[in-house]
Amino acid sequence: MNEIAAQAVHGLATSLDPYWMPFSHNRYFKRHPEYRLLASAQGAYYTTVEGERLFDALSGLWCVNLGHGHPRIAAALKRQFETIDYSPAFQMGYPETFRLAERIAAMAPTGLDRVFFVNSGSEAVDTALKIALGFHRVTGEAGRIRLIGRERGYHGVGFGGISVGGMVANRKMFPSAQLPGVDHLPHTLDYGRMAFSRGQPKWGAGLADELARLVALHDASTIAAVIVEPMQGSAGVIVPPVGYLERLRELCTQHGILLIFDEVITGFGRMGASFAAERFGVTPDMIVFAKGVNNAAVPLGGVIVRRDIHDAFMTGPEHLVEFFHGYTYSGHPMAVAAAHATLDVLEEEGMFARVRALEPVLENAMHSLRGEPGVLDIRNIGLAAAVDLDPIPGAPGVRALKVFERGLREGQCLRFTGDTIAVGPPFISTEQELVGMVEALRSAIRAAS
Ligand code: PXG
Ligand code: PLP
Repeated sequence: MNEIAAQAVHGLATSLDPYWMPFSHNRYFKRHPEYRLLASAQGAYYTTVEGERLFDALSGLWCVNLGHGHPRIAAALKRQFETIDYSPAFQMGYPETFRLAERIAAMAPTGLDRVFFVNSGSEAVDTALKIALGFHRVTGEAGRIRLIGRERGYHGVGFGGISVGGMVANRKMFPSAQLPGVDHLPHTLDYGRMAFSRGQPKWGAGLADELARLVALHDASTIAAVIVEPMQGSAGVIVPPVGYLERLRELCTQHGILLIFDEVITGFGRMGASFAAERFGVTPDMIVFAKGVNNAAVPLGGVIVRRDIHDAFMTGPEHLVEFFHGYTYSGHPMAVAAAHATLDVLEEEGMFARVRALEPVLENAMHSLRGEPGVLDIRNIGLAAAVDLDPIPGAPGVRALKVFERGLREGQCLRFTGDTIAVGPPFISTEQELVGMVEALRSAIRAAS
């Protein structure tokens, strides 16, 4: 049936059935593959198998920030494969991986200058949580076993990440497989007090005091770390209220709790700076990154760690492994080569300044959707924005799905989740492309109402 549907529409000889798609409505997709199968991509555009061009409104999944098929990255990957395709990650080294760690450390806030490489955001999150637990153990505070996440947080799909994550759909199937002792801060979205905020909401710093409440409940001596996305991306661009991250930082410092920023989406330019930590002027103890670090050309992620946290592990006989953790593909030469080329382009082409220049264009365009049918809230920061739509009674998610499908017809590859539409366009977008994207979104919202 699915095979026939795809063949009828696209002349594909391939069955869509065997591939179990991640985070997807598999049955619906396979019945409605129109405009959803991508044949090629260049710059800020995809071409579907039907030959339609789609603007890449979410930069892939918040990761292809410099656009697709970037010639500098293509050349670097070709050269890399011909030089050394793979180098063993354990007990052997490849100089370019060391050089990448040095470059990333130089971009990070002062004091964070040790870098552990992995292959995805999920792995990076689990790695950071392990470092936090291990750090307290090696410094004589093994009782600090609790991890604090946040409602609506997304920290990937590893067992650690779903434990500290705050999305019920990702958690409810696995209650027996979550880390013990985890608690959550409340999320910071409040329509009553902050709907249609531009950039950071003015209200909400006090929500960080919920951490003081958790400390009073559990005692600081049991808490290892707090992990938050400085801007909650997956939940639909939930922007930190003014003063909120500062207050979390104060409380963590006061109580000896490590503060981890999950910057998988916000890192490497999306906020118009190297990291959200820089943009918001708050320095965590660890930064989790992935996605944009190498324009998603090859999977890569990592954790940037405060030097003394790293140093605390460097004990015992020198010939022994200090931290029993790592992946076959940690610091993979191909991923590293793509990262060097990406960082070259970010620096040489002034991409952070470009994002800062485009931010008000996106902000103004997105907020012009206020008053369109069913629009409940609009949020934005950096080159990221989201619109919450009023769910159709009894059919949650259907309105956003209709907007998404109409968007495809309007030449836009939008992102929908629940009844939220999110955009995170490539840094190379032009002002006209951003305005065009929002006008197409407007038509789609009207058509879906
Ligand atoms: N942390 C954060 C903050 C993320 O946004 C992950 C961890 C997990 O990364 P991996 O590489 O394991 O997927 C993410 C990923 C969306 C969307 O539409 C967001 C993500 C992934 C896919 C879609 O918002 N975030
Ligand atoms: N499973 C088996 C049987 C393995 O041998 C390995 C790695 O050697 C893994 C899982 C972990 O794979 P990776 O290092 O790619 O995460």
